[in-house]
Amino acid sequence: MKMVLRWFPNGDDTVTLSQIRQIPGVTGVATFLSDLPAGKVWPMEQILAVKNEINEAGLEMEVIESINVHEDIKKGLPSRDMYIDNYIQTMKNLGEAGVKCVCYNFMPVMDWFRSDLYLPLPDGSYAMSYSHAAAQKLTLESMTESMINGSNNFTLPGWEPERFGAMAKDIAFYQNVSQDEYFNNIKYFLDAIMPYAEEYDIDFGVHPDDPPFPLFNLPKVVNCRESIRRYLSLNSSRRNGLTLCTGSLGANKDNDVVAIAKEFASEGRIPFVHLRNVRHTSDTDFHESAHLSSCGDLDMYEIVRTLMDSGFDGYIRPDHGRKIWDENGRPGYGLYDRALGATYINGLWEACSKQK
Ligand code: DNO
Repeated sequence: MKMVLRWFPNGDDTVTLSQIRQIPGVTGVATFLSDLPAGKVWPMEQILAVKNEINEAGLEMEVIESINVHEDIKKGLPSRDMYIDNYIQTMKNLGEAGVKCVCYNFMPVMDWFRSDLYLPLPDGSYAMSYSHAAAQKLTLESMTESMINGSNNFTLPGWEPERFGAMAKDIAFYQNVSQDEYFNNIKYFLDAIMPYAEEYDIDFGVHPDDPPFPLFNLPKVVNCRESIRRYLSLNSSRRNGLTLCTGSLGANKDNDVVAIAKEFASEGRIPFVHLRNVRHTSDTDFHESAHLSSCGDLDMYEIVRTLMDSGFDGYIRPDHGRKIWDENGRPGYGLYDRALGATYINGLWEACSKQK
């Protein structure tokens, strides 16, 4: 197992590489070329510039989160072939730069969503939270506005401003796309890229829908055991894997995250894990919590133990942290709570490996 932390390059992070280097047990970062819109080839020089910066700080750049998939690929438009060619060229460049794992998603239109980015918790910290009733009342405009206004002037991953213009049109487009058609588009993409994932030695981990509940009547992709199985069966390459995001899947009480970890890790289909905890406040609502099992509803010990027992040998990162100690950082991606999370997870890992 290798522990990484998500880091935003190009001066767009409050957390520095030298701070990350000082978190015990963290050996690398998960990063991406944040200034390139989906669909563009990532030029080798830019990849190497970021890699060198990371390496010079004593860290590795083996994980990319994310190479975003252009909406035309998701929609299955004729222009998808050009965007898929670009995607493959980016994979080739990343493979040559030593990247081993790519986290991406196939969610239509938007990435993750929270109805509140700073919910005050009783201990004085702030966490991101989700109310399904509140989310369902939002129009696209008010949703976008709440993510922008709540973000403390940071660009949130998946909510890059260049996406906003097309969102309304895209939502309308998907109203006529069935779940089966959407999965055909996923298969087309996977069948095109997986031979290159094999050739360039890169494991792909699709990120689950976050939250796992439907909004704007958009197709859902990966939000439970069955849909993970369906996604991974679309292409049988072992490179076609899952990013096990415990908080995303665990937001639905019906998902048994430990069972999911066991089933897919034992098949070698989990290259990357996002570990975080959630506290359910109803069947659909939750707030994020500190990483400890006792702070939320997920058994983090059991998840880590199961991953280890199932032969997991990939990358783990602590996921969204709370805002604590008055830190001014990107929601979910400050230093302090994620560093506490990394240390806790490393403690669980050490204890599990010594027990074995
Ligand atoms: C949110 C993240 C997601 C994730 C993408 C991967 O905080 O977990 O933005 O990086 O879905 O493509």
